[in-house]
Amino acid sequence: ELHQRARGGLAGQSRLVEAERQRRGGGVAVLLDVVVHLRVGETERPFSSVKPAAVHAGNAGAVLSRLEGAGFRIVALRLRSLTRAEAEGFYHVHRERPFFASLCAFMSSGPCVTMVLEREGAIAGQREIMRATHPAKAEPGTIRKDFAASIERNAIHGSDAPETAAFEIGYFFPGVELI
Ligand code: FUP
Repeated sequence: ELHQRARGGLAGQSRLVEAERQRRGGGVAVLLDVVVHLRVGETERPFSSVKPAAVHAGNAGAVLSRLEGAGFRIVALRLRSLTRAEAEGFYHVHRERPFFASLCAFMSSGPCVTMVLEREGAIAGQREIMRATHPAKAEPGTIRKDFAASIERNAIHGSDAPETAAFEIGYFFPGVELI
C-alpha cells in the first residue's frame, strides 16, 4: 500500500509535466519536452527530513536555518511521526542490513520534520551540507557533524538522486501539489 502511494506521487509528477506541455501548446511538443526537462534539470527538488533525535533535542529550527542559509527554499513542510511500517517502507532498500530493525525503531520513535527543498543543484548540494553518513567522519560546519549523535541518529536524511527524490516525495507528500 505504501509503494502504491509512492507510485501515485510519480504519476502525479508526470501529469504535471504533461499539463505544462499542454498549456504551452501541443504543436511544438518535442521542443517543449526539451525545455521542460532542461528546466527540471536546473532546479532540483529533493526530499529532506530532520530525524527524531534532532527534533527531540530542539535542533529542527537550527537545521532548517542552515538549509535556508545555503540557499534552499522550503516548498513543502510537515511534522509527522512515522509508524514502524512507514519507517520500514521508507528504508526498504536496507531491509537485509543488520541495522534495519534498530534504524526503523529509531525513525518511528518520535516526530520527524519532513520537507521538500528546492535549489539549483539541490541534490548534491544537500548531500554536501549534510556530509558523511557517520557524523565522526563529517567535517565541522556540516549538519551531521554539528547535530548528530551517531551513525543511526545522524540528524538528517536527504535524497541521493532524482529517482529517490521522486519516490520519497511521493511517499511523504502523496497527492500534494508542490508550489
Ligand atoms: P545516507 O544516504 O547518508 O543517509 O546513508 P545510507 O543510505 O547509507 O543509510 C541510511 C541510514 O541508515 C543512515 F542515515 C543511518 C542508517 N545506518 C545505520 O544505522 N548504520 C549503518 O551502518 C549505516 C547506515
